[in-house]
Amino acid sequence: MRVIDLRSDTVTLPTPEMRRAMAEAEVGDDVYGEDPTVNALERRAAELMGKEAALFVASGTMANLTALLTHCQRGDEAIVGSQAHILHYEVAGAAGLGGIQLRTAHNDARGRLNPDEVAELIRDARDVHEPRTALVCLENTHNRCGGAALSAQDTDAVAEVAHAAGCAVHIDGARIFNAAIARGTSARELVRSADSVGFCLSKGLAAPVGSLLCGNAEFIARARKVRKMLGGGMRQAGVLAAAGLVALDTMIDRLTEDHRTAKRLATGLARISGIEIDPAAVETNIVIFSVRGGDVPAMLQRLKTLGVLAGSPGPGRVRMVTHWGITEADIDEALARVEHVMRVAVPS
Ligand code: TLP
Repeated sequence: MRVIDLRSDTVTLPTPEMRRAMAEAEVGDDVYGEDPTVNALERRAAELMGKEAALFVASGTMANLTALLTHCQRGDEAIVGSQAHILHYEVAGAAGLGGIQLRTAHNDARGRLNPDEVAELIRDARDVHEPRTALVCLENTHNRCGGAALSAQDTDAVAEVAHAAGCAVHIDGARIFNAAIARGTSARELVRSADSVGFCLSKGLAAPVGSLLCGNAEFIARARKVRKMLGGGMRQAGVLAAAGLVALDTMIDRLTEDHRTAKRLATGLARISGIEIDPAAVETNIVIFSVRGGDVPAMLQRLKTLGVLAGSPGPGRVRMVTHWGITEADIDEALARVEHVMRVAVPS
């Protein structure tokens, strides 16, 4: 039985071309700034994001944490969306390691923040009681909001109020290229009003490890020290960066296939009794649906025994993510298996 793994696009394996590039990578000690492949990847990332500089880090979590620690001092506040990955899935690193207080603004169903609400949440630092609001964070695409893609204008509107109040803006762009494709624009446009952006190589782009944090040269120089403090100063990291360069060269345009398979999956799920999903809302490679009156943990367990792996972002909800290696035939097979499980779990 073929196992169809829809838990995440993080399960993607490196391509043969990536493995070759890794084996042949020219490397040096990156802590001395002497790894030519890391330097090339950082230059490439900065150029793609339209920023002055970039920093290669181990993960999306590390990109966000490094950004938070670089933008904020201990005791500062950072505004994040109520559904933000930073809030839900990053082990409270901002608090645990940075002494940073996170304050939430409401994420609407499309992952947006309301600029008026953000403006109201920004503190008055002159008041002796209030913390300084140092940062506002956005997420694009938005994981817990079903992979929704923010437009450049959505981001600009939030950045305008943040900047007017002296706050920096960071984008968790783990899947920023998915957003660019969905919005029919470039990643650079989507992040034009942000002070920093992190994006991942190891999700739909299929590289084995790594993320890039991008921003102006002064910010990245400070972030480089923070990365070192976190123990993220890697040495011959060009072995990893080489795969990242191949990912940027060969895997971005391919993401459209994942959006197509996600749409096919959502359309099929919508036809299955007991499942609630609006296929029109699926813009990228993340598909989140509700199971009416169903026991989701039991359903996921049954699905697993039938060779379909999925996750749950909360009670009553299931997440499936399409990625490189998942074909239309896999989607049709997964749908047949889901339908079978639903017939047993939620008899009509
Ligand atoms: N997300 C993972 C899990 O942590 C949930 C996934 O499977 O989707 N920002 C966003 C928007 C993310 O979705 C993720 C990973 C990260 C940051 C963190 O990246 P990593 O896993 O590289 O630390």
